[in-house]
Amino acid sequence: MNLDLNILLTQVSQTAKEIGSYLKNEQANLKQSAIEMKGLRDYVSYVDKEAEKQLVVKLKDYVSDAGFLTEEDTVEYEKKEYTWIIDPLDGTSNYVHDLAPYAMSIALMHKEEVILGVVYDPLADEMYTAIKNEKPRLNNNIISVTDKDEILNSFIGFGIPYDVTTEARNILSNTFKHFGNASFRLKGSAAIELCYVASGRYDAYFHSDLSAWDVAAGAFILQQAGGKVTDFRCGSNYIFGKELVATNSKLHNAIMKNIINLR
Ligand code: 2AM
Ligand code: CA
Repeated sequence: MNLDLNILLTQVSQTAKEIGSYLKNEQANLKQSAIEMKGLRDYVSYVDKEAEKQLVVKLKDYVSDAGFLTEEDTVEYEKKEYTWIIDPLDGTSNYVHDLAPYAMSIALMHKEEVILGVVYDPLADEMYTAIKNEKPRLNNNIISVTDKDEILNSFIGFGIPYDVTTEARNILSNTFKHFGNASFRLKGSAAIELCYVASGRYDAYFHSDLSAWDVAAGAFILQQAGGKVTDFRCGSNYIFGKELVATNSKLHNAIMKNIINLR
């Protein structure tokens, strides 16, 4: 099957906008009684599930016989040549607390390679898009990473695992020990924060304990923008490996030297 990625990107962006409006409208009306706990500190509501169902219906139309890997499991995973990796609502904790940001994250994989990524932030109306072999865009304007090359005064985002194990606790306390001269932000949406590195808002981002749907689209958009993404061992298992370090590329080695000492 030969896909026209430009046409597909237009279709997927349009769908992200439509379902993004649904997310935005429902946030305004969300009742506390509609919020469920998936685990410690891990929220979900009917909105995540409904948005995912709507998204799957549309994406099935755009690429016939693709598989799906989704956060809310509304469709069963089957291995196929093409796979959509989607999170209908990344940043659910923000969402249920009536905060920003949150996003829809959509990636398309061909065999082992991501070829399309869309991350849409409905509150800011910011659409990050990328397809293979082309520069990524934010609302149609080309984006690229910063050229910061030292940790001193760099602007770094990170996230705290819901399950704060001893290892996670070490990562947290050692982060401040080893990156003491950087500025930190913790915004609560891995998909969006990867795009912040891609668009030059952050110099770097790292997080342990993530899933493929949190990172597949954002990591691809960042790579297309000239950034670098690895796992915590500087390897390439950052989509399924549950942890990732994402930088503007120039900072990667300096960050990795410290990441290795975080555990
Ligand atoms: P979510 O909002 O869909 O749960 C916040 O730390 C960011 O990391 C969010 O993008 C959140 O996705 C994601 N995340 C995924 N798994 C996580 C985990 N086990 N602990 C903390 N954050 C997680
Ligand atoms: Ca998520």
